[in-house]
Amino acid sequence: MQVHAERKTIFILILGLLSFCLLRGVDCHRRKVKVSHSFDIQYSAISCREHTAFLTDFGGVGDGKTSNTKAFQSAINHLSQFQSQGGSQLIVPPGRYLTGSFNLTSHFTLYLHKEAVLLASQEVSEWEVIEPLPSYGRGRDADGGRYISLIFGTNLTDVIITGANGTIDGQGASWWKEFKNNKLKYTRPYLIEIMFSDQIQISNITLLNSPSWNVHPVYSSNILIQGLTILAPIVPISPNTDGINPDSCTNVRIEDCYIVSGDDCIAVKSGWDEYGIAFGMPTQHLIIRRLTCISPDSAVIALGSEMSGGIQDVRAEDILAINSESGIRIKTAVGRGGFVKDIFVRRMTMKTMKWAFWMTGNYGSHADDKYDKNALPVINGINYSDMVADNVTMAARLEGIDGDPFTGICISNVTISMAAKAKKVPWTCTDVEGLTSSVSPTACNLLPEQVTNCPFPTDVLPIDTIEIKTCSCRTNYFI
Ligand SMILES: *[C@@H]1O[C@H](CO)[C@@H](O)[C@H](O)[C@H]1NC(C)=O
Ligand SMILES: *[C@@H]1O[C@H](CO)[C@@H](O)[C@H](O)[C@H]1NC(C)=O
Ligand SMILES: *[C@@H]1O[C@H](CO)[C@@H](O)[C@H](O)[C@H]1NC(C)=O
Ligand SMILES: *[C@@H]1O[C@H](CO)[C@@H](O)[C@H](O)[C@H]1NC(C)=O
Ligand SMILES: *[C@@H]1O[C@H](CO)[C@@H](O)[C@H](O)[C@H]1NC(C)=O
Ligand SMILES: *[C@@H]1O[C@H](CO)[C@@H](O)[C@H](O)[C@H]1NC(C)=O
Ligand SMILES: CC(=O)N[C@H]1CO[C@H](CO)[C@@H](O)[C@@H]1O
Repeated sequence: MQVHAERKTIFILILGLLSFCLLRGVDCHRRKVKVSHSFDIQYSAISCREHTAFLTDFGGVGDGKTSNTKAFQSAINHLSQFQSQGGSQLIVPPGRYLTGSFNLTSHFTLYLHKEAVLLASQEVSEWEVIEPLPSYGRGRDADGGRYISLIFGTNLTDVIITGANGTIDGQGASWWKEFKNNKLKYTRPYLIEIMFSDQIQISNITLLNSPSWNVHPVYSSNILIQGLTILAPIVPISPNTDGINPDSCTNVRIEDCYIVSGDDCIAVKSGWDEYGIAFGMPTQHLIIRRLTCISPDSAVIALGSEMSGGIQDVRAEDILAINSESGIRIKTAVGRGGFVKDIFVRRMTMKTMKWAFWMTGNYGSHADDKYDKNALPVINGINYSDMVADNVTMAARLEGIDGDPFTGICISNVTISMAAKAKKVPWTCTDVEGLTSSVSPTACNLLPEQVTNCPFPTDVLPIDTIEIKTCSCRTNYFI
């Protein structure tokens, strides 16, 4: 009887265990049943797409822990087949998606739902090392190669990154630390870099904590950047977290962006010393409008310092600068070569600045010591007008190059209110030529008063006439 009872107990136990497993199995199975979700998507874009897929169709998991690198790569590989069939869009649904770098394709849109967050991987192995930029000759942080950017594209046509203000978080803290401790083997990655491409749109997303620069279009044309929120820590400063850096690009329109940066909010570039001179590709026909910038350590708009391919025809207007080191800054050096010409800035409001205007002809910072000491930059035709600045430590510090003055400087209708602790001499000027009109406090002798309105171009650039479509669809996806 004893034995029988024991057997019975064991039998019941086993039965219990079995049914428990079965029930759990049913339960697990039920959880695995994919549930359909849907939402409406509507956005403005240079092109709409025929084919739609979700990251979750390719194994994407938005739990903040699972790597989605493979999911992104295989999704975009798959979608690249539709390039000549109306293009495709990859939708990132709500969730937090950890990922390493992935490459974009042509006739393609990456769309981030408003609650979608991409989290850049912290694994160094997820960051391939690629060649330095030909116009730079080396990496900015270290000699040799550079880590590929989180979102990368090259030789593309018609590529869009947009969303209902979804987020890309670079999780840059470990990179900043390595940079500060001089531990980097290669140059830090950017968040978005698109090279050798035409027809680019980057709009309505938020970029956080980039390891270095945020948005870097390079050797590209016809670029529309709209509605970006870019935030990088400023206490303490996150190093080199420039907002948007158009570099050797033609026809660029940047508008309605809000940028808090540990470096320049926008830095216009075109290559470095002998490498940039040899590559010879300028940045030109650039519009910047309705920018709000906080840049305590650097410039609202910087031209340079890498400008060896030249910078021409920049039109910036309706800019709000808060607590920034300088408003507009030209940075160059002997050995850069190149030019900065036909620069127009108007209607800039500045609140709490060290320098409203700053030009630096001896920026130094060379790629190597092989630069040509006879390669002098040409700085000519710099027009600033209709500005008000408050709480400014120094109105302007304008330093051209001995024997290579910065010429054609025109500053009109600018009222600068000095800070309580302002420098005694509000303007200092060396090796510059030009004039001022209705500027207070009165400028330096090298920029004499002459009644004029500094010009701002009235012609319309082609990038301002591109057609923007409304793309919309109702989508279903399963997780
Ligand atoms: C970005 O969002 C704003 C405000 O919601 C909207 O007006 C604009 O059309 C959007 N731009 C793009 C390019 O999607
Ligand atoms: C992305 O493109 C770059 C440059 O062509 C290449 O080196 C890299 O391997 C590509 N990455 C992936 C994940 O395909
Ligand atoms: C991309 O375009 C550049 C410039 O035209 C060219 O030098 C390079 O070989 C191209 N790269 C690829 C991967 O096609
Ligand atoms: C986008 O998100 C950022 C960060 O949350 C926020 O500061 C910004 O106001 C948002 N922009 C829009 C247009 O909703
Ligand atoms: C001077 O600039 C201010 C501020 O931008 C503007 O409101 C005003 O109309 C300008 N004056 C002239 C004469 O253009
Ligand atoms: C003026 O600038 C100083 C820093 O230079 C700052 O501490 C102070 O709060 C500012 N004052 C105003 C009224 O913004
Ligand atoms: C003083 C002056 O007019 N400065 C420049 C304003 O912009 C025009 C057009 O580029 C230049 O030719 C001027 O030198």
